[in-house]
Amino acid sequence: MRGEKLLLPMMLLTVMMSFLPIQTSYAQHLAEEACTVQILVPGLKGEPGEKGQKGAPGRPGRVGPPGEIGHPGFNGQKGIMGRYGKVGPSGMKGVKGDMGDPGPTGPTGEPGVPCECTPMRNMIGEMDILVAQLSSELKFIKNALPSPAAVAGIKETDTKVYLLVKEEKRYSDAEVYCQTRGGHLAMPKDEGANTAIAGYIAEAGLSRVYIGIHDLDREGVFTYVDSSPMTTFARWRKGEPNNAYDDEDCADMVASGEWTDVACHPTMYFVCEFDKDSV
Ligand SMILES: [Ca+2]
Ligand SMILES: [Ca+2]
Repeated sequence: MRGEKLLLPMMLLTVMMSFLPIQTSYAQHLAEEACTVQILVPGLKGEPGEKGQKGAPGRPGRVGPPGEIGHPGFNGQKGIMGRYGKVGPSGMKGVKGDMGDPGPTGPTGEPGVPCECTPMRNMIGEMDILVAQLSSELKFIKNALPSPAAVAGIKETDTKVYLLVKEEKRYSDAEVYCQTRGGHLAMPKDEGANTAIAGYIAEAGLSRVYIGIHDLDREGVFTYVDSSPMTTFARWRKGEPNNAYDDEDCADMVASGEWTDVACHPTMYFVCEFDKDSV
């Protein structure tokens, strides 16, 4: 046993001398000392040393595996309104709306310029003619009706105006009366005119009136009071004209429309006639 204890330090010394030739003297010293100090044995375990200083931080560890999905959190409070964004592009044209209410009447416009309105002028010309005719007729009526109670009214056909005058006059005075107003005693020259005058007499409730027929110029040859001849039309009552008492040179019309020759000096009502064209 002792040899083994000696062998180990010898071997250690030999190794140290082979690696540290520069320390040969020191190794030689040790060898000499080993030879002199007898035996080297491990000492007793020393007391624990003082706690060393804290070492430097170690390197970061490796990234661990992903964690599990957490539970949903609560909704946060509503934030304040953000800024307005940029104006977007124009939209498509909309559908046409309903018609609005009429607006208020506008101000009076400027006077217009004279126009070349021939049709309008023609119309105005025609209206002027109508106004002139109406004025003439009004003048006629005022002249012909000096006393409204004296006439039974006015009757007219397409071409004539008849005026029944309820003033008893002799034949010649009656004709003057009619001429003063632009006419003559009535001169029925066709059935239509005769019927109109007869109806007029009947409506007035009269029995007979002077009309414009006579043979004062030549006995037995009756003419109209305007000297126009009687040609195709006549409505003498049967037995007339008879020139009774050789004194009947004028004519009257009874309500039936028939004519008789009568004396010219008695006074009676009469009928005037006027051409519409001259009224
Ligand atoms: Ca006669
Ligand atoms: Ca007679």
